[in-house]
Amino acid sequence: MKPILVLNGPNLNLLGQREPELYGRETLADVETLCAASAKEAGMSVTCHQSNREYELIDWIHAARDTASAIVINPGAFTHTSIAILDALNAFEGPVVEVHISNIHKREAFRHHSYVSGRADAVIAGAGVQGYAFAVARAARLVTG
Ligand code: DHK
Repeated sequence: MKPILVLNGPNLNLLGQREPELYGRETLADVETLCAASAKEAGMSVTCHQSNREYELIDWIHAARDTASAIVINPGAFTHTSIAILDALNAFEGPVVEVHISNIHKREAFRHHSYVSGRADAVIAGAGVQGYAFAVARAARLVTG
């Protein structure tokens, strides 16, 4: 079984240090460990990447066409701006789960719209970093049936 690709976008490398009242104290390494545990419980594995560069996220999504069975993505601020990431996800045939640590609907109006939600099979927002565990579990279920 191909792994679930877990992608984190811009500024998520600063998890644990940046606005902890919004994003919590857990680090990106903690999130990746959580994702691996959630995948293992479902008999699957994860490959995790983070980038502050839109093109790198797009290149990983393209590669996933051959190497991943599902994608879990927190595109960070690219959620609200990137038609290019939406197009890349539309070229991926497996399940896509979108995750946001904060509840984007409770925040500024410019965060309320997500381009990625137009493609996502499920959207999890406001569950803190636990949302990644839910997202991976859901992606695994969509893959294994
Ligand atoms: C993370 C970000 O960096 C923001 O730009 C998004 C998202 C929300 C989150 O909640 O994980 O607006």
